[in-house]
Amino acid sequence: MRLPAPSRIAFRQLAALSLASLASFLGGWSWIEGPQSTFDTQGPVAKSQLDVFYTTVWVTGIIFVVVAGVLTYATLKFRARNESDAHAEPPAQSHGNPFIELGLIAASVFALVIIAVPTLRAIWYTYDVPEAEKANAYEVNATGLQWWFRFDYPSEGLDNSGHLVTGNELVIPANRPVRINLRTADVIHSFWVPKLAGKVDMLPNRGNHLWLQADQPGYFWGQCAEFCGEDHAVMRFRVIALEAKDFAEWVAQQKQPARTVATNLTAEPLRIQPASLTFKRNAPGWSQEFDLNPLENWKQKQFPEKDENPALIAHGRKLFQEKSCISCHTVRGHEGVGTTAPDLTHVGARTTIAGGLLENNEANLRRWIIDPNNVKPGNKMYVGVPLGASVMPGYMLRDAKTGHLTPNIKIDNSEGAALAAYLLSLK
Ligand code: HEC
Ligand SMILES: [Cu+2]
Repeated sequence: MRLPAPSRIAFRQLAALSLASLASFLGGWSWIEGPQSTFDTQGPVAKSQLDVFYTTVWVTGIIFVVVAGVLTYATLKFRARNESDAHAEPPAQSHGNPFIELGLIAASVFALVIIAVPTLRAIWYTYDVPEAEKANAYEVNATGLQWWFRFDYPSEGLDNSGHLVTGNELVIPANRPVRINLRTADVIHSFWVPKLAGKVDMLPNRGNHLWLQADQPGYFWGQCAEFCGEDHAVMRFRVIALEAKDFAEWVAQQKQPARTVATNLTAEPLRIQPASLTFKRNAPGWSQEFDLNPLENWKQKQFPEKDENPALIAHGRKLFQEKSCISCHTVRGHEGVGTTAPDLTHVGARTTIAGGLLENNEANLRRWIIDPNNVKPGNKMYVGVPLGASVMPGYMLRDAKTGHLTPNIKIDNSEGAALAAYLLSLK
């Protein structure tokens, strides 16, 4: 049957349009370079997974070209050219031809074997650190919580008790296998650093793990990859890989209790009226300046800010207790015992806050501390953290019976500035 003229034109236009959009999609290539691109692999685990992807694409691509070629040939060659063709008997059928049938079975098995062998090898390889490297592997624990990540370092014991804990930024040694034990404190999350390794789920009541390795020092984006509630899309983290020496220095610094800035509380910090900020929902939390050289910017963050105001910082520290921030957060060596929220002992030395959502600077800290719900709607700092059957109140107090929320913690602009100055001083 021939298509009537108008729909043939529409068909051609449609074909031209899809070709043009495919070409512009492929031509841009930018999708291949983004911070979460799996094509720009930076370590052996991600590389072996990409290799499996390419093998599969090549094998299925060849099958596609052969099948589509034969189909196109048959469609053109045997098409009905006129009215009598359209009513003609079909040509002789070759159903049951043993050569063709066995040949196709053999070809399919061959194609599957080509895909299966490297796939199985990659599954084995990516499952755990290779035996020969086990002794050299570094071990960390990652825990998913709605909606942030806790990282702890079991081999980095602290002087008095416990071991090093941090949040949302996982610092690892470069060029060394890192084994990550995956846990969750609530629902299922999934740990994914696209440039370093494929995603692996963090499951309730079941230990899981993965390993990865960064070939070079670098700054990598990570993301929760399993829907876990309303802020899932903004449950991010960063991985910073450092040379052995830098890594050792970082660990030594992190083990220290919180930094204290010499203070006198008699100065009048609240005379400083910080410029007020207006917060637009979904306003970008990230700057291009930062993105140009994130690793260098991370390194800068390890040093005290240039314009520190000791009186303001001291005031912030006082507010940190008075406003009950300490019930959820810990600043080791200062105040706080909370473990239901990110450890803030060295928060000033991190490049992100709020689960990797905002770049860590004065304005963003203030924005977060004054109105966390505006930044990350429904987050647990705002609605409170569930603790067994009860809830640790946050900026809102939840009525146990009705679930109704009433305001609890209120931070005004100058209090926000003091708290931000304090937290930024925690290097
Ligand atoms: C009810 C417990 C709770 C209270 C009280 C609380 N927070 Fe939080 N805080 C959290 C949780 C949970 C997060 C992680 C939120 C997220 O990213 O989804 C958080 C995140 C933060 C972060 C970002 C840390 C990071 O690494 O991402 C800062 C800074 C912070 N809180 C400061 C404060 C300050 C200042 C106060 C007091 C005014 C306070 N918090 C009170 C629970 C609390
Ligand atoms: Cu999650």
